[in-house]
Amino acid sequence: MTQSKIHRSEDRAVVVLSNRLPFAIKRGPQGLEKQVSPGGLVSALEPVLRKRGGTWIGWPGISLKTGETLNGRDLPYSIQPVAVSEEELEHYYHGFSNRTLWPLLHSFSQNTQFAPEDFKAYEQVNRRFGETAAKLAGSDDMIWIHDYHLMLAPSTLRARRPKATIAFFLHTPFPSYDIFRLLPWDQELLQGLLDCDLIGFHIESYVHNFLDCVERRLGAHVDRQRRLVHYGDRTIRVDAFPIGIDFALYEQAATLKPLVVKAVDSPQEPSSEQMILGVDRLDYTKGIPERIRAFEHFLEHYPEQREKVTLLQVAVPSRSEVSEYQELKREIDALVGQVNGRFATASWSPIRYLYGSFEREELAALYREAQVALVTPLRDGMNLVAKEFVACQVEDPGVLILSRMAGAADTMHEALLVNPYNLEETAAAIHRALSMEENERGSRMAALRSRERRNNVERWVRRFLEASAIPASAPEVPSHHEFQTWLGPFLHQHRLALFVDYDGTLTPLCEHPAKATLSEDMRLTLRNCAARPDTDITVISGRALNDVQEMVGLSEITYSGNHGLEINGAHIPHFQHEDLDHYSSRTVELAKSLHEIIQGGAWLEEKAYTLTLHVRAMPQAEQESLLTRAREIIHDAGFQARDAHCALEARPPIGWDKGRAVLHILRTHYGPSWSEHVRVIYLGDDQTDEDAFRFLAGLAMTFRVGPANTLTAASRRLPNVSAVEALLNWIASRPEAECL
Ligand code: ADQ
Repeated sequence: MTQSKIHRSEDRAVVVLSNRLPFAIKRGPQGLEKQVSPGGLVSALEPVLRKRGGTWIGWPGISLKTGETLNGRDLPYSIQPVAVSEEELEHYYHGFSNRTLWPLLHSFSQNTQFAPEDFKAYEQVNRRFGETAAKLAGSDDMIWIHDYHLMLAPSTLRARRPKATIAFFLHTPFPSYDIFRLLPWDQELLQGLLDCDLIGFHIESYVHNFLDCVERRLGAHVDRQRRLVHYGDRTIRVDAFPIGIDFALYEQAATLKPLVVKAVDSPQEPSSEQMILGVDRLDYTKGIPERIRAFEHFLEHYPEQREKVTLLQVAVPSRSEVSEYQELKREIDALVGQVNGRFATASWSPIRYLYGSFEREELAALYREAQVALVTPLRDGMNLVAKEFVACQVEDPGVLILSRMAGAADTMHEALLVNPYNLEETAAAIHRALSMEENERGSRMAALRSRERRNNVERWVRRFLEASAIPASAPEVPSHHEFQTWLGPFLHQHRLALFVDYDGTLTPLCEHPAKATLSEDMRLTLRNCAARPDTDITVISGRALNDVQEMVGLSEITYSGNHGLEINGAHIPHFQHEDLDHYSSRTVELAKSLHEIIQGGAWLEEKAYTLTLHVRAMPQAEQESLLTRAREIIHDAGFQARDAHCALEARPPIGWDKGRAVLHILRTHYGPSWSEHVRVIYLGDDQTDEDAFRFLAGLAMTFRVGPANTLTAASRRLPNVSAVEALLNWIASRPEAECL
């Protein structure tokens, strides 16, 4: 590709983050030595950085001693090592990445281990990666995070660099909601990913699985048609980007003659024996034991093929510190011995097993010489080996046998597709492949090759970078139709008790509560809801009762002030918590103490029973020290301190909150069996609303309004006050419940 043809999005520098740098460092006699890291990610991405330049941030594979530095002068891109201690490595890498996420993402739930200390280390290392990238990346750079080791790094980056372009690509499958939700930290990881602008997966079904998860676990608003996730006040693009290989590189390597296959003592005389080839990282997802069993089945059921064919299985060592991988190695060694012991003759061994890493040229030679590639993972994000084999078919075309469980099977349908657990089917496919006529082999291989040549890794990068350059759109207000889908069946023929917070929910947050007046449109919408015979409304706020009543100014609804400590409504007797009088004089005392420390733009809102210290108008750098001091004073006075938007609440230590207030209203208004005939919707934007969300979980539809920078117990998210108004308009105009 010439410079002039490069798309604008490709002009931006790319900062790549992946667990590993593209090479592992070993300490040798000459000092630090680099060795290429095995695996699909490096095979795909390293050539791209070589061509484009950029920065690669990753773990170098060893702990560097003081004074030791990595020499990257021979590379056309820069490298930035991230230190990971021995202990972190055990928990973050061997633990959470490889014992938890890897099996879970491949739907091997029985192999998945959950350990809180592993997750803690994962959080810690991800934070470090995020911080390193935040320091290094220029303002126009595209930060491209790779793979499951770094699903939380986007959160640190977003917090440090709110305007940065952050993209993520997952190289593994993404499992169904039913599997992913087994993870105790599923919400944290989903939320971490949603701090990106773009999230890429290999194939459509992974995209759908992810969209299901963010909708069902985080309550995000998903636009499946346009592949957008509206989450809080941000919009995230999610799409499928099937990875390709550097086709020309492999094709060229296969074309080179003479062949040098150091690993195989290749006979000088051309052999009439046919070769079936398996090439994998030694990993239980790759289905190597199942493949050997299928080959055994083949030898058993097609005895005429014995001594005419050999399975050459090449396995590159991988994650050998993890016990499952050690066990797998033993199992394969034993199986190879068993099959060879059963079928070998004086001049023929059915299986040749090579355990080690090979140069690209060596692999290309093997791919070229093989009559059949047996690529049968039990599950695989994509699988590059299938593509590399195809690229190397430069002479007599071979046959690809491919597992339906590999992402590659989505597009490589001219391969013979098999279920790797079905030994009979795989054995029959081997037989068919070995006896396939040249015409059919040629036709199948030509189609496979032209697709892989076209959809090569350069195109993958280009498509991804183009998608990452699309400007982020503002979050969208859900449509009438979407509200109907979410709430129609839930409300069907029931009375609705609607609870709405005031500041940040019915009105945008402003620097002074007095300025947060209700818009006339919102007032009219509330009035229209309240006018319905099947709907009752409560506005529930942290403001004093009379204050919120005045701000809304509608007589036909119920009000609850001071976070539920006071209630006054059309349908229920006036309520004030019995312990409040006891605290009113102490609240005055506490206010005095807080006034003594207040400075520079901060001010105290006194609401008879609770206090709010507002710091929004203060310089940001000074806010935290004032808040820390205020928290101490509040605790010393025996009150509870609760964080709010740019504010701190002081509340008397009464076991009462918005959740309990909602229950009080529901029971008083509708009786103890309210949950049988009343449906509840609650809308709020604040930490104090979380009490109600938690309380109402399973009993109501709850909506958290505003930015999504913390997890919520609410069922769904809404971006802003306009979305609240749209929801209230839908409530006002929905079909009336007939039975009331
Ligand atoms: P991997 O699980 O590593 O990749 P795969 O796609 O098959 O799986 O790539 C393996 C790579 O390692 C290939 O490039 C292959 O040539 C190389 N390799 C295998 N055996 C080797 C050997 N003995 N010596 C040297 N090299 C060897 C992850 C996901 C995949 C996804 C890729 C890319 O698990 O599903 O296709 O990332 O996104």
